[in-house]
Amino acid sequence: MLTKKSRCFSGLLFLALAVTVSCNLSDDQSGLFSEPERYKLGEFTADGVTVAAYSEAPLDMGFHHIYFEVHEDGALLDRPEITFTTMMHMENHSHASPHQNPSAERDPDAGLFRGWAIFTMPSGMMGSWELIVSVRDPDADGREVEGVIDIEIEESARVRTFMADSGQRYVLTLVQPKNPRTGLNDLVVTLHQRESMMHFPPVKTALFDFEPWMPSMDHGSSNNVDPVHDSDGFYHGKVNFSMTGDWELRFDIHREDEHLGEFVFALDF
Ligand SMILES: [Cu+2]
Repeated sequence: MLTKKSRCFSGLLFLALAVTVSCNLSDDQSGLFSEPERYKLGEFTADGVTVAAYSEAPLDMGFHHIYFEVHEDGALLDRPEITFTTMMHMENHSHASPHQNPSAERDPDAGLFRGWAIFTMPSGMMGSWELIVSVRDPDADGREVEGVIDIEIEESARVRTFMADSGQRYVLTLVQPKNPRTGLNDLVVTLHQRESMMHFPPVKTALFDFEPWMPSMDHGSSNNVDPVHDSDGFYHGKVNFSMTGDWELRFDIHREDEHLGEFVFALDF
């Protein structure tokens, strides 16, 4: 805000017309840029409608909130209907990943329309990712525009894509803790089934046995809580880190009568 205002002020000394334009822009978008953790992924304009996407950090493999804002001819749209899909284009095929469309109401904290996505692979040699976004304005005869925002996904160790003995494929994601600390931490994992390259329904009936382990000192900890299903494939529990260091989060997962497998996420802090 301050830098934008001072830029406008110095601009005033030189060119009044440019000042008017840039000050209007900064006023319009001040809600976005006063949030320091907002990271702009990109935007597109189609048919006079500009759609911008934001995240809370540069994207890497795993869970991310995705925020959207929509302008039409420079004015904010009050109630755009936003849908999107993740898409990775690889050499021989394309595939999506688990994601959820933004709700119809603005997120009260961010002032933007918030959905989420789980990225299952890194960008690079294997392929490239994009968000395909469409927006329908119910206040403008239901007019719909669609566009693409290219995104970069960094490598991370927070996602496992695996095949169970049944041949069914799954996506397991460690959502929390994102910033682990000594003591009791929220533990959140998600489980999705890869029904097809484009469809990843949540798994709501899995049972998680959970144990943290410190390999270097060969001990676990007490007061942990196995994650249980909350909603939409999100499982909530607690992990107790009795000290800092190298920890493994060990999960043993069943679904109905099937053993899906054992999975380990390493955390070092
Ligand atoms: Cu891929």
